Parts: sequence; C-alpha cells; structure tokens
Amino acid sequence: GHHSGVIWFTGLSGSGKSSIANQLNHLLHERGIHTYLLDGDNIRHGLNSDLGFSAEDREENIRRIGEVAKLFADSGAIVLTAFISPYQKDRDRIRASLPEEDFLEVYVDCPIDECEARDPKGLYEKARQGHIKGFTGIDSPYEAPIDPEQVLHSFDYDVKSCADQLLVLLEEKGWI
Ligand code: GGZ
Repeated sequence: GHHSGVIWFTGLSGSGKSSIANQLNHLLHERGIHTYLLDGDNIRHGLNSDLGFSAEDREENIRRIGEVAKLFADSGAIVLTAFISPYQKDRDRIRASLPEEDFLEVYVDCPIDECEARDPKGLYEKARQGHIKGFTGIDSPYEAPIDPEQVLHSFDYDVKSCADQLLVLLEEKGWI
C-alpha cells in the first residue's frame, strides 16, 4: 500500500508544472499506485469555468481545487495538482486543512525570462502587448513558496529528471 495525500505543484505559467506532474503521474501508475491529476484541463474548463483570473477568482479557484484534492486523497489516491496558485496564504490554507504529513508543496522554479521565451501558448506575448491584463509575473503577482518540501529547477533539469527527484522525495517520505 501507499500513503495517500496531495502533491501541490506551484509555479509560473510555462514553468513546467503540468509536464512534470504528468510525468510523475505516469511513473506512479507504472508502479501500480492510485493517483489523480488535477490541472487546468479538467478543472478550469469544468468545475471552475465560472472563474477568471482576478485575485478573488484565483483564490476561489485554489480553494475549490484544495477541497477536491482532499476528497480524492480521502478516497486513497495520491493527488497531483498543477496550478499557478500564486498566493502563499491560499496554499497555506490547504496545507493547514490536511494532516501535516499529507501535503507536499513543490515549487517549480523557472526564471520568468525562460517561461516567457518558451511561451507555448503565446500568452506572455499577449500580456506584454496588453491584450491580457493581470498576467502572472507580468502585471499580477507570484509569491514563491517560503518553505516548500521540494524545489525543482526546471530550467536546469528536464521533465524526466524533475519527476525522478520527486520519486526520491516520495520514497524518503514513505509515501511509496
Ligand atoms: C496567468 C493565465 C491568465 C492570467 C490565462 N494569468 O500556460 P497556461 O495558460 O496553460 O497556464 C496558465 C493558466 C493558469 O491557470 P491556473 O488555474 O493555474 O491559475 S491560478 O492558480 O492563478 O488560478 C495560462 C492561463 O491559465 N492563463 N489567463 N491572467 N495565467
């Protein structure tokens, strides 16, 4: 058996959160571990399709995701969440609502210049041109985690390597 809990990825748009979470999800499945991945594809288009990117809407987005993550963790899964989640207090609130050993905050730390150079959806360019207002890292804040369980340097290490670092963490923590 494995330990259930929440692996909470946070980082800028384009930092690699989703790719790393997907890779880790795959590696855990290979080991027969029950996981569930929450990301923009299954949350912002469905449950949270009523929410935008104001500070209030981001707070509510993260609050609901935290509640859903807890439900899946209760069901026995290792839950992986991949959202910018820019505010420390919102992440702290979810941490505080779970047993201490059930929450791992993972900071996907990538320089904004690199995120902007990648710009997979062209959103940074739109933000620079003023076509998107309140874009994280451009004209909306990102609060880097103060004391995360893991920092991943996704500029220096590729997706596979970052996911492998998390496997080591999960083994050390006795989750797997
Ligand atoms: C940041 C935005 C914005 C604004 C649309 N600011 O690269 P992506 O496209 O796929 O990741 C970003 C995603 C962020 O949604 P989250 O639910 O993770 O954000 S939060 O945790 O802050 O609620 C980006 C896209 O949505 N996007 N507008 N203004 N990212």
